[in-house]
Amino acid sequence: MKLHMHPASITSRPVRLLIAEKGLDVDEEVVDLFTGAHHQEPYVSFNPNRLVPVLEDGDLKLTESSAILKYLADKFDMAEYPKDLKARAKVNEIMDWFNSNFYRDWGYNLCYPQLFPHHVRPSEEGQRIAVEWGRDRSKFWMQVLNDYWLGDGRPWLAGSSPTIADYFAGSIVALGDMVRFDFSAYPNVAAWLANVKAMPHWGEVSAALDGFAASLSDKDFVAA
Ligand SMILES: N[C@@H](CCC(=O)N[C@@H](CS)C(=O)NCC(=O)O)C(=O)O
Repeated sequence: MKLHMHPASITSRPVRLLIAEKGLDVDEEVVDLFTGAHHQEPYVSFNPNRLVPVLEDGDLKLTESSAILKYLADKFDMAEYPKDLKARAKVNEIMDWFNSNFYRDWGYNLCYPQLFPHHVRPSEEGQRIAVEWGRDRSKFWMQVLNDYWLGDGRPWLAGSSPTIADYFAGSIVALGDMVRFDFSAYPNVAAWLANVKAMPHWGEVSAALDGFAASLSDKDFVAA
């Protein structure tokens, strides 16, 4: 198996973390997002989305970090993706919630336009509106995460043990570190995120992202 990824990619991180935590035998191939390798052949033909990650397993080529996590968890029979129909439905629900509702406003409106030049909107006003929209909507979703999904003080999103939803969501929520988001107003989120970050391999798979965050220490950000 081979994972096409970039070490500073938010959506590569949960897959790399699961592989590392479980000690899976998966080769890694870096797609250099900083030199634009994903916009050049042979990658463009390989993944016309021009995004990472992509998992290759024999004749299977799989995009979408959420789908890759589910595939690996099933292939290696992991408790992190429960077999029980209702327990699995809750994990799927949480992952879909993050991938759509939360990530749209948090990633593509609040954080990415402040971090990556190709996400900056074409006018100052457009940029301001996008970031303010992202800020306001992210506050809403963060409160729902704090009060509803994690409202009973549970350590993990689906209950008492970690699931692939925690891997997936942990990486997305930790994107807030890049814009120095203050999690203190959301104590249940902060406590849960600390649990995710306490996974033994978190630091190692986050090294490139932490380095990128450190390089931005002089930059001002709008955070929620
Ligand atoms: N929905 C996709 C999103 C993948 C994605 O956005 N990947 C980013 C890295 S975090 C990427 O490849 N970006 C390249 C670019 O924006 O040019 C997934 O979850 O795998």
